Amino acid sequence: GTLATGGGALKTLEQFIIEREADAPGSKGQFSRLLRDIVVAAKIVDRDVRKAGLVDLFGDTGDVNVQGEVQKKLDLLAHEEFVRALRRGGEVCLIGSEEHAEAIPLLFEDCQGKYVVLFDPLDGSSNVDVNVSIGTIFSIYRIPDDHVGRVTMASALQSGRKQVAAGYVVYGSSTVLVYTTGNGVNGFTLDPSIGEFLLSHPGIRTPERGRMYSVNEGNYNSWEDGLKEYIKWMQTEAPDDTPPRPYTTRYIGSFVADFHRNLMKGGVYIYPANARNPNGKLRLMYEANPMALIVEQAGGRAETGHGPILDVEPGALHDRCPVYIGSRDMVDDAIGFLSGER
Ligand code: AHM
Ligand code: MG
Repeated sequence: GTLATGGGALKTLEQFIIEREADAPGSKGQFSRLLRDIVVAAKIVDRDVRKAGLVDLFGDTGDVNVQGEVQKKLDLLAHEEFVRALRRGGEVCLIGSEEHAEAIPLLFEDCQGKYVVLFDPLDGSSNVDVNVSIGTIFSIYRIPDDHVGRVTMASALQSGRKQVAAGYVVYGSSTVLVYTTGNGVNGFTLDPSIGEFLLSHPGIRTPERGRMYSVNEGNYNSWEDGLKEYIKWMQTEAPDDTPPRPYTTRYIGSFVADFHRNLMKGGVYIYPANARNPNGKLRLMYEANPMALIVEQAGGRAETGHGPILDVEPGALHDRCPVYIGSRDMVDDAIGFLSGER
């Protein structure tokens, strides 16, 4: 493991955020406070996730108390914890969440905050009740100067390039928070015994090529030909290739967990357009964009099939987009097949 032991220096996420603030004079601390609010919310959601399996055993434990509705409840609980933390902090005037119905953003009146936060509070939540990894994804924008004091949803509708920060938390065999402020990517592992995230993955770089591809192959028949050919190519034996084909499939069905594994080990994650869903399934603003910023900052690539995800101009909070994301050379391969160049 990379956690320093035996008297080595352990850097907490709190310390890291404060140090980075000193590197960026003029930020007045509002942004650092916002990050710290998100960290607190992540710890609370982690606690809720970790006890989710006990709810059925102990019945009425408070917030999550209706048998059979645990999974839905945990989505909502995570949403509420994040909203509470962000509202308390006062740095955020507008929140967009996957769990907030019908595209209604949460707009705070008389808000002096400079930031917008868009998030998916509990991604992959169909995996909750079978004890498989889930996650939280967040994206932070600065409110344009001429919108301050009269913030509307339009204040949030900026391309992913304009994100000032993005991150995710994966509630896996351990809880890891990974984020970027556009200056590299760093990962922190929660030490539950002290309740602190510790810097465990400094300066993450994703391999240029990995061994794994992640896609729901059950949808094969609805794919465009280029994607079918790409997947077939990866499955075709070629012992002299580097790495040797066939590649390996890994698909958890939690975007955060699939993305995190591929980021660390190298790989490509695909959620393509298909006949029924011309823009795929994943949401641009709080799933694709934050992961795209992270992967580019780690040396990888993120495409829709028609250009970089980060260049897509959003039309609405809950827009979707096709996603080809991960190791640079693997996304290059995919785009090559899609465009018919290969
Ligand atoms: P959710 O936000 O409702 O959980 O849906 C998004 C999830 C992703 O985490 C995951 O990668 C994808 O949906 C899986 O979809 P599918 O079951 O179609 O493969
Ligand atoms: Mg989701």
